[in-house]
Amino acid sequence: MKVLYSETHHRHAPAHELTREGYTPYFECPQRAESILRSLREAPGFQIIAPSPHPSESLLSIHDPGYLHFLEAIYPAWVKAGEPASGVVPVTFAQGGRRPADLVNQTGYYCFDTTPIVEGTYAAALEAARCALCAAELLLGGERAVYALCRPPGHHAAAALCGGYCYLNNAALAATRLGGRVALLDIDYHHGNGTQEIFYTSNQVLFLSLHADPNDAYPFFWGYADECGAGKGEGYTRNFPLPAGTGDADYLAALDQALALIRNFCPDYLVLSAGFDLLAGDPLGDFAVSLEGLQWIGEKLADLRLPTLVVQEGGYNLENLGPAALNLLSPFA
Ligand code: SP5
Ligand code: ZN
Repeated sequence: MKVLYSETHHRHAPAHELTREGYTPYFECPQRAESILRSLREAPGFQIIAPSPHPSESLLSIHDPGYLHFLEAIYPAWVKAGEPASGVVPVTFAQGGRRPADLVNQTGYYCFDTTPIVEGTYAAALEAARCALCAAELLLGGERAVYALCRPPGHHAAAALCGGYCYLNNAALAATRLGGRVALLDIDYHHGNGTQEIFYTSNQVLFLSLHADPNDAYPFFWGYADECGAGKGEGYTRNFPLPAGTGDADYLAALDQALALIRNFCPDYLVLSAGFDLLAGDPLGDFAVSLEGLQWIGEKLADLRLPTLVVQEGGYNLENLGPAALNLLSPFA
């Protein structure tokens, strides 16, 4: 299987994040991608390839031009204004209000939480997006399954919002590049609010997400079961909020419901937003899905017999990320 990966993600390594506990070490760290890569290199059958450049218009297929300019230009402007060089962190949020003229003051306009932007963030996010776009092109060229080892992840990023460690929505960019009818299934522990927003009124992309109940878990404000799409997209968004402690049997039962909807939609492609924070023992999750359960998930998805693009999202237990990638991907080999 071809794997898209770029070393550029190392340029995005914030020292800390602001959580309820104050400043804590940054969970979404470079070692995540490194440990997955190491496992793939040690296993047979994976071909690691670097992405090629893409025109910036590719990003405009889903992202807002003012937002892209902000992501690209904010860090130097922030430092020049005398703000901390450790990174851009918003503290005041627009909540639907208006955009100020000054770039530094736009920070809380384009972010929904305190996800930081450091010097190399945009370069890394752009390269992650290229991994997803190149993977989509390989699929268009006839590959059966391709894995985009993206870092930073993307599913919380909307057209004009970053948050949840995400800046550019890699999976949504890939789905848009594929065109046709795309089923985009998100199995990250957290609801893929950015992806949902991007495709909320589309009937070309069926967005389905299995995730922790937002009543109890981040991102709190999206991912409820009655969010089903709008306009011509009505019925093309489906959410499966699951309780704390969800294990293999209950997870696979919910997945079966999602799979029935995917089959009914008759898609041309499957895009999988693969977050490994659904596994037992994840520091940011509270599900009890096992590594073996993840392999069953992979088997059920491979059984759809669709050209499939797997995009890396979250997953923070450095011990199990490598085995998780192998178990999820092996049924596609
Ligand atoms: C892509 C992805 O998985 N993003 C998740 C963002 C979650 N951000 C909330 C972090 C809260 C950290 N709380 C630490 C609790 C440790 N017990
Ligand atoms: Zn997550």
